[in-house]
Amino acid sequence: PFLLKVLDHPTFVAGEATTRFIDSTPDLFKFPDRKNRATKLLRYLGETIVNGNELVKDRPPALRREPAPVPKFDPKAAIPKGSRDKFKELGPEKFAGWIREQERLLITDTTFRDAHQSLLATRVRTKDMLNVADAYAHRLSGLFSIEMWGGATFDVSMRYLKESPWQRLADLREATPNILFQMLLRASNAVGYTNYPDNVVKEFVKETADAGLDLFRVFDALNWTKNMRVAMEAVRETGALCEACLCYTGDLLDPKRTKYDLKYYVSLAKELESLGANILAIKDMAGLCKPEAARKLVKALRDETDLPIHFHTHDTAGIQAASILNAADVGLDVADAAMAPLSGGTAQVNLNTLAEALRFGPRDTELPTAALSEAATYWRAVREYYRPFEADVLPATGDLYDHEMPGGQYTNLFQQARALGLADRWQDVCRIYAEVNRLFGDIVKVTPTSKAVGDMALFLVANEMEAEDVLATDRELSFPQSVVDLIGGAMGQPPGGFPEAVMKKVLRDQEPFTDRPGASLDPADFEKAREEVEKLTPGEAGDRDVLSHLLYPAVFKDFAAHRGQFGDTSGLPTPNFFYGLEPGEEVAVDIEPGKRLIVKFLAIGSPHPDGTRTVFFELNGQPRDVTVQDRS
Ligand code: 3PY
Ligand code: ZN
Repeated sequence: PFLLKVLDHPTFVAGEATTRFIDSTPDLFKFPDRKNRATKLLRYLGETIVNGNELVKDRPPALRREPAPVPKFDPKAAIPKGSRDKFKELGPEKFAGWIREQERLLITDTTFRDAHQSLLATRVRTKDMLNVADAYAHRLSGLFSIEMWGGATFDVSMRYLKESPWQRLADLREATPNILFQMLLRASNAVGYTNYPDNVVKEFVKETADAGLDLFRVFDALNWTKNMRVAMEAVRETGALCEACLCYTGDLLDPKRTKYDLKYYVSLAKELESLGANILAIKDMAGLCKPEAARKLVKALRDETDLPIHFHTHDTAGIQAASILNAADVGLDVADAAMAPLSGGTAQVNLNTLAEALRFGPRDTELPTAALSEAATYWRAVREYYRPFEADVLPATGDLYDHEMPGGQYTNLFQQARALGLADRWQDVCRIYAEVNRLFGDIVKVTPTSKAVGDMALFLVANEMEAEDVLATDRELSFPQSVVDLIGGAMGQPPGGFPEAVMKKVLRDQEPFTDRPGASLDPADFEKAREEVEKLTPGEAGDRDVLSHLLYPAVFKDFAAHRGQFGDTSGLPTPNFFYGLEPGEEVAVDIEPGKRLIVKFLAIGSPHPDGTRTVFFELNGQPRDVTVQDRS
């Protein structure tokens, strides 16, 4: 195989091999080679055919097996210049000026991240993004950005989809070189649920920018700017765009609610500007920013700062297109929306119809209708693969403005409630969620603070308690760990701090953090982490895996084990990844650029006495089989 590897190597094939070729080409010695990878892939398919994929077990079946129709384009045509080319030409400050000069309302497409995080439990695979990524480059070069990374995707891609988030970023970058890529960064929580040491946050940002990310949307779950500083500085150091969030909560229009008023948001905006933000985001994660509030807020920010304003909202209430239109009226620069089939409900507003609503008016997005429609057709088909992960439809009522649950949490918490047998008490869960928020001092609720409030609400409902009972009872309660973390300051400090009585009850003798948790966490030891990763993936411990391990040690370990056993399964079409193959079905899998495997599934043999079964395939026309333990 070594000689074959040499003869196959692109440098050799290209006739450029010198006598130093073998010395200077260490990847010649990189095994497992292609044959091994094919075996692993067959092992994965055999395993899935015989035992099924745990991910989709006992869930409603997918509605589709055939490929989704990709928007047409001429692959030989030059890729049109887009926002990323402009950014590269101008750099962050001048690019911010360029945004301000645009008459059109600029649009971010959230389909690749927040929309499926909100509607499909974050389960959309890289393959389904990659299949449409070059069509976006050719046909939708007028988009401001594509939000395609961060938030929950980092965790979910490894934990459930068994694919590398870094590979997703790198591969999409290659396919879409002209449109800005944007991510959601949870400041000191990076892409996790807890504060990480500063050096992890910094290295993570650096590596992410290196991998091709352009715009970091940074938020703190309590709007605590002190906790945003490290991440924002790290972003600025890379030369990427730093977009800092005002997380929107409460109700600007309610004269009785004064904690989060215009003054609060304007002063937060100014602080973020002084910390180096290039763009301001209004992050309305629960879709609470009513049309009139959006007008007031954007107008006030427009009057008080020169930074571009980017509006992110969730359409849980069904009314948020009006908020975007009002905001556009008073100088909003960029709005988030999602392709029609993945829009609405707890996801973003419908991008296709938003663009049409604005057409021929002063804020016409200038995005081409046909290309948008074809992209929507693609995503409609893709959604059918993910039926197993469809969330319940939970139409919002007026109580949305009381509980203020973020879009990503709304359906998720309902599922948790159902798992605890509390589905019929959902209204109570919502009401108590609101009470818990008040008990905790009326805080911003978004990952991870929203999880703590949700855990507490479920805890109370399951124990037949009201929020007011928490302080009234003499009983010692064993609070969920997330609640202890929140009230103990491990997620940072809310404006005005947490109420004393609650701290006393929840923390008992535990000392709370009073400063940034990151300031007292020991820096991570990257060398030690590398050694650990080296043990998990011998010969392959790259910087990106080291970061994945530092952020999610247990998840990374399982993911590495999957990769060791089955290789990279991200190239499989989604139906085959979830369900394997049907007898006679054939699938083409690109295991690396230009290296395609054609796998045909023939049959499963009957069980051997030891409980194993032989699964018969054809691999590139040659018979192959694998033996799989039947666990049924
Ligand atoms: C996330 O942190 O993943 C969010 O989408 C918060 O809104
Ligand atoms: Zn969101």
